[in-house]
Amino acid sequence: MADACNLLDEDCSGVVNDDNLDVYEPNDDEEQIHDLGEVDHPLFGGDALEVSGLTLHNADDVDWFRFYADDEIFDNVEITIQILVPPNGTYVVELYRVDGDYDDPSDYTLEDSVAGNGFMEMSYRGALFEDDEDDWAIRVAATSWHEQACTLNYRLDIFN
Ligand SMILES: [Ca+2]
Ligand SMILES: [Ca+2]
Ligand SMILES: [Ca+2]
Ligand SMILES: [Ca+2]
Repeated sequence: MADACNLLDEDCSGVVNDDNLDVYEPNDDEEQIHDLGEVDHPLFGGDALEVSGLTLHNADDVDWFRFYADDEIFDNVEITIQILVPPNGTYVVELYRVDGDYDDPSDYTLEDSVAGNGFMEMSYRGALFEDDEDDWAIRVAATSWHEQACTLNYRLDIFN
């Protein structure tokens, strides 16, 4: 039996809706964090990041991403993250600065967050005379999950 997008694990695999895992799964496990690499302005040899084909395939799916913003005195971080999620359900997206170790939750500082659906945007402007605002993490979860969320992908566009 196929595991349809709903609240049930119809094929009894132990994972609800695992036919709809996104390209960065498995990351229901909050320990897993997908590394997106570097995001930086083209003038400084970098590029924006476009991440698509993502899903929250069940109510417990939590997606974590990390990226490197290459903060310099002559190139301060100025991060904008555009999020396009399905038009139903309620999503929460959080931007964390990580100062130290990605494996240590006490090194994470919440800098911005949004909640809702459809198009949302977060931003963070770094301190001019600090050059260690390099490491970042994004958490995406649903506080009110909608059954269409398996098939309606979400995307992130990250600029610095
Ligand atoms: Ca199901
Ligand atoms: Ca299943
Ligand atoms: Ca996911
Ligand atoms: Ca800075």
